[in-house]
Amino acid sequence: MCEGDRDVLRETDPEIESYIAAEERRQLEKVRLIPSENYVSAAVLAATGSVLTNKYSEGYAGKRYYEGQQNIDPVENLAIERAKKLFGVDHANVQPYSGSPANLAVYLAFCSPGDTIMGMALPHGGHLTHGWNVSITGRFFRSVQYQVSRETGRIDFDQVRDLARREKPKVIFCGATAYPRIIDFATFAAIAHEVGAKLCADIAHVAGLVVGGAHPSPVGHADVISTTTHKTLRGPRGGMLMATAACAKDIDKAVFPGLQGGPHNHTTAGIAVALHEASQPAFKDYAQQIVKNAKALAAALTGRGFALATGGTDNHLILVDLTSKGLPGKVAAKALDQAGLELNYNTVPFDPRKPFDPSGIRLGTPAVTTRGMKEAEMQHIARWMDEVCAAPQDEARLTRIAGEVREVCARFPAPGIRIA
Ligand code: DSN
Repeated sequence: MCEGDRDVLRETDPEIESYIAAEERRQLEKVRLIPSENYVSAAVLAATGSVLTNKYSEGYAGKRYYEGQQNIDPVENLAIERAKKLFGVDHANVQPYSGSPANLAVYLAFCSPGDTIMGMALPHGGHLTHGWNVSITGRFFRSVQYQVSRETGRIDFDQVRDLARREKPKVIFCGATAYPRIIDFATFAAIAHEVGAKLCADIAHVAGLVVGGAHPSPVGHADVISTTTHKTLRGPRGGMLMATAACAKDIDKAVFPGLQGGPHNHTTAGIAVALHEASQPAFKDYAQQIVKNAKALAAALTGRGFALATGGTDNHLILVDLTSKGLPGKVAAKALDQAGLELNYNTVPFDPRKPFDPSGIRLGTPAVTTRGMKEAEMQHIARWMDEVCAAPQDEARLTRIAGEVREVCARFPAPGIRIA
């Protein structure tokens, strides 16, 4: 949003404008460590906040149910071509509203209600839409769930294979929201194809790492790839599906008219801009630095006595079990937020506590890396986290750390936020 637009908003709705302004300041002054969040560029913000939001475009380019698509068709085609080139896929659909609808479209493409599906259990790092019981995907389908190993914290492929052979799912989902290690797409594909299942790789968390060569690509292994566009990929909130040529038609039909109406064209434009940015050489450095930062932060936390799921990280994400610190995840997350360090409480595998009051916290390095923070800043973050977790009720300490966080953040501009 440009400054002029901001004045108009302030005049029309000062209440909403004041919350946006406050949110800008909050995002500027905090160390944002939620691994699924980021800062989009001013260019992505401009495309997302454009008049493209005014337009209806049900259908696909050249086959719409509304007139006036002279500018929308090229925008959507550009987004599609950029996605295909960047990820090296046969086919891309940029219309899913976000990750959950994208995943739902995959089930719609290949399953009927009651069919068996398979995914990673939510408390073990999977997503709600990978068949967890409270999700539509666990209620409308017969869902079987694999877990991580109790010993290693890593995906238990013997269990995945046994379960797939026994249950013969139509679709297997791999990919995770709280798993700090590389996903072995080739092994998942071998298992899926042995039992005649379609493999969907949900790369929402690691899409930017895949593009930047910091995580292996599922291309050549998965039949379908689903992703959100706003996490490591650093676009607007949205979703995409990519597929082999053989699956393309089914996927397109499932998204529209199967699941959705008109695409959000302003989001499509923002996605196209983000994909353009992700094709620049600097994006590779950013993706590699995310992992370097996560490894540095994981090592620093381990050095300070934090217990990390799987003992560390290979990607952008760290899952900490706070049991040994004698602190529930929620208490830690709230105190850390007060001290300027934003992350989320999270279950850890085999967690004896409840999801709304779990044993762990989940954090990651995409947003701080976007701001230009490097290994040195990860040392500060680990020290602050240690100090907060040692005395989460110490208001004076939390206030002092929040001041230190603000000082460090002031040295790292946040893209898209112009206030000083
Ligand atoms: N809720 C997202 C996350 O934070 O990982 C996944 O959809």
